[in-house]
Amino acid sequence: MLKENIVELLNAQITHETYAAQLYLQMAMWCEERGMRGAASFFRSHVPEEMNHRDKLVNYMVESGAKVLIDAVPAPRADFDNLVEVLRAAYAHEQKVTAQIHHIAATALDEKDFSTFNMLQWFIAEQREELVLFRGIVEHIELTGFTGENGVAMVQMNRYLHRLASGEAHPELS
Ligand code: OFO
Repeated sequence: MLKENIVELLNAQITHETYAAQLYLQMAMWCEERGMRGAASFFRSHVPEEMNHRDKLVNYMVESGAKVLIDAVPAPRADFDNLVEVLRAAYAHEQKVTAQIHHIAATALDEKDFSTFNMLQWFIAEQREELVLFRGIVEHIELTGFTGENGVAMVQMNRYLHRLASGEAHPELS
């Protein structure tokens, strides 16, 4: 049986992963409304990924005989000044989720819950990938001097994000 504090943390993480899906869907819609199709497709492609993260946690709890409690999901942020702000907010969000996962892993180790710790290795590796991806985008913004203004740079940023979403570009090499 999983310890109560682990169950609480896992249930909270289920909500956080659902929130991430909602946040990226909202970000996709913000981009869509402004004709930023590449950015919209990038964020849309992240929605099922986040739902997959949620489902992995649910599956683990079901297998462990733990009680899954589905909580309310807060409304995601919907107002942004420009695309740079959206992308920086997404990177900040991934940093937050990484800290959440690391906290659960540290707690599992403290509790000598090696099964949960082992399950979380997948999430630790996944968060590392997410940080590489989103940090790569922020570095791309800085390298290109993209300000979020409409124009040629906006078209190029949308192409870049579309290529990332379709796996044609690598965040560390573009
Ligand atoms: Fe984007 O990694 Fe889950 O939350």
